[in-house]
Amino acid sequence: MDWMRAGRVIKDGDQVSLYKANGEALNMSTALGTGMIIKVNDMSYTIIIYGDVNGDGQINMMDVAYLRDQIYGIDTLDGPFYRAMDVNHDNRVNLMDLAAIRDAIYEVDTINQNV
Ligand SMILES: [Ca+2]
Ligand SMILES: [Ca+2]
Repeated sequence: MDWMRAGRVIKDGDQVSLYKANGEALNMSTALGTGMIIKVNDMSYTIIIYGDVNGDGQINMMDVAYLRDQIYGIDTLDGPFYRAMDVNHDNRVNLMDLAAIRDAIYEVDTINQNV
């Protein structure tokens, strides 16, 4: 498993396939979400979309709920889902990230995905 930066270009002739975190194959027209695995040739990458905490490919109030549960210790996530919660990229998950997701939802600010 490796990390791939946002903006990587898929070239003609690359073999590309998409999978759920559990290994189930997905159609390539599926919206990309946190935790999905994309295979390019012989390399596998885990997708992280900052702010998409539940991995459905959208950033909305569901993600706010997951992040709130993480902050208050009600329910916790790890791996790529935890990384997706660190919306302001300071290696901590806290109320600042909650504010940043809300700002993105209300289009006050955007989330930097190119980290
Ligand atoms: Ca989501
Ligand atoms: Ca943070």
